Amino acid sequence: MFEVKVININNSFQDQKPGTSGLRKSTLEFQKEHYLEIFIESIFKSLKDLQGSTLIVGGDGRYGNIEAIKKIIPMCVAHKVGKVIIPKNGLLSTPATSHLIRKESAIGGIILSASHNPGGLDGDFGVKLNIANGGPAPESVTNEIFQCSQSLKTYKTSSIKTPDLDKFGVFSFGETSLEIIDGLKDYSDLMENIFDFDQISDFLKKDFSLIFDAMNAVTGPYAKNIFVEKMGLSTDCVMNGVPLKDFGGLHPDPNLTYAANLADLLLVKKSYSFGAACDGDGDRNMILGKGCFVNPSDSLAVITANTNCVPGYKDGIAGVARSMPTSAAVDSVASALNIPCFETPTGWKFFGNLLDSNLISICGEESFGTGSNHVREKDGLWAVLFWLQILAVKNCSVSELIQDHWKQYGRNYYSRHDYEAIPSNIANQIFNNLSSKLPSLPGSKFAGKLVQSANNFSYLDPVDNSISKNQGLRIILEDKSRIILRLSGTGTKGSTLRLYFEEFASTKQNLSLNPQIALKGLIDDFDHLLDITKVTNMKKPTVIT
Ligand code: VG1
Ligand code: CO
Repeated sequence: MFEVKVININNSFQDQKPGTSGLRKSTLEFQKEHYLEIFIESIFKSLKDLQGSTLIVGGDGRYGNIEAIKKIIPMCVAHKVGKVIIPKNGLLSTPATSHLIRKESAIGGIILSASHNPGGLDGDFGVKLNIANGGPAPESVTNEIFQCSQSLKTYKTSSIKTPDLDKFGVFSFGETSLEIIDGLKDYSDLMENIFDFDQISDFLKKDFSLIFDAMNAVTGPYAKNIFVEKMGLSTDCVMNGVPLKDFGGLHPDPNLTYAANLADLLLVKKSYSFGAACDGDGDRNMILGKGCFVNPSDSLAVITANTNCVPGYKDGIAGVARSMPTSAAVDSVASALNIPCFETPTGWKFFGNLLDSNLISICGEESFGTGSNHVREKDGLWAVLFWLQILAVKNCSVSELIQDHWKQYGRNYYSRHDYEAIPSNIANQIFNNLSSKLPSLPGSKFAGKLVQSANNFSYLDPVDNSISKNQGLRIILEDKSRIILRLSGTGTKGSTLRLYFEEFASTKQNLSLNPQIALKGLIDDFDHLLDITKVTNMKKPTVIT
C-alpha cells in the first residue's frame, strides 16, 4: 500500500509564467525544492476532470527528464489519474505526444522539454502542457496555471515506488494504472499512413543521398525507425542519433548557426542531395539541399503548393495559416488555390482553434516550424518526409523545386536577425523606442518607400473571439515590405530581440539575390531608426536566418 501525502511549502513561487511555449527556466532553477511539483500541481488544478482520466507524460531526454517523470507519477497517483502513459525511457517527441493524446483520448499531456534551448546542468529545462485536442494549452489555460502557481503552498503526492522506465509494463497503484509503452510505434505508423514510404525509399536508394541530423536529441530513434528500419536505408543517414542528456554540448536549434556541421556538409562540401535537422523535442525542421538553404517561410509555401503529391492530403486542403512574422510566401499560394489564409500571433497554440474547426489543414512559422491537421503541433519529421515525398514525385532537386516555385509565385525575400541573451534593459529600450515611434511613422519614408502602416499586432481569434494583444511591432511599407520587432518568449537569459525583414520580388524581378543583399535597405534603415548596433554594442546579430 502507499500513502497520499500533502506537502506544505513555506513560500509560493512568483515566476512560473509560461511563455510562447511552456515554462522554461535554467535547469538549476527547476531543481529548486518543490519548484517542479508546484507547477505540476497548478497544471493539475487547471485540468478539470483529471480524476479517472488518461494523461501522457514524456520528454525530450534532456537532463532532469527521468527525474521529473519520477516526481510526476506519484503526484498522478495521489490525484487519482485513471491511466498514466509513459514512453519507455521517458522519450517522446512533442508531435508524438500530440498524436498519442488524440489517439488515447487523453485529457492532455505533459512534455518535459525546453525545446530548442540547450540542455544539461548548465542549460535549460521546461514543462509544456498540451490539452485534449493534442495542442499547446491556450493562453486562457496558461494564465490560470500561472495564477494558481503564485498562491499555491501545498501539493499532493504519494509514497509509491515508481518503476524504472527502461522496460515496457503495466503497473497498478490504487486507482491509477501506469503503462510504459513504445514511444515510437504510434508516431511512425501515423507517418506511414500519411506518406508513401515505398516511393520515398525507392527515390532515396537511387541517386538521392539523405543525411538527417537529430542533434543528439529526441528525433534520433524516430529517424532511425523510419529511415533505417522501415525504409531500409543505411544507418549512416542519421547523424547525432542518440539522445543525450546535454545534447552532447550541441544547442539543438536547427538553424545555420547551431546546426553548422550539417550546413557545412550541404552548403560547402555539397556531400549530400538532401539534409535536414530537428530541434530538441522534434517539432522544428531545417531543410537543406545541395548548396541550397530553404527558408522556413518558403518551405511552408512549397508544402502548401504541393499537397497533391502526398497521399494523406489527396482530398485537398481547407485553408492555411502562418504566424504574423512568417513571410507572405504562403499567402500567394493560398490565393492561387483559392483557399483562406489566416495570420496568427507567434506560437503554435494559436493554430489549435483553426485546425479543430477545420478552417485550415496546413500551418507554419518562420522559426522552422511546419505542421498540419494530423496532430496539433508543429512536426519536424513530418516536414522532412513531406519534402522528400514532393521531391520523389517530381524527381527533382531541392534547388530546382524552390526555383520553380519562385518562378511561379515570385519570391518573398526574408530574413530574421536574432540578438540573443542581451541585457533586458537594452532590449526593452530598443523595443520601447520603436513602440513610441510607431504613431509618427505612417506617411514617412523608410528604405526609400512610403510607410503605409505601423502598429502593434493584435489578434482576434475567429473561433472563440478571444483577443491577444502586443504580439509584435510592425512597419508595413507601400509595397507590402515589412519589418517586425518582437521580444522572444522562450529565452531564459536576459532578453532576445527578434527582427524580421521581408520584401517581395515579382516573377519579373531578380529572384536569385542573397536575401541579406536584397533586404539591405530595410536592414540598414531599421538600424538607423533604432541604433541597434550601437545600443547593443554588437557588430552583428547572434543568429541570422
Ligand atoms: C520561438 C519562435 C516561435 C515558436 C516558439 C516555440 O518563440 O519564434 O515561432 O513557436 O519559439 O518553439 P519566441 O517567443 O522565442 O520567438 V519550440 O520548438 O522552442 O517549442
Ligand atoms: Co521545439
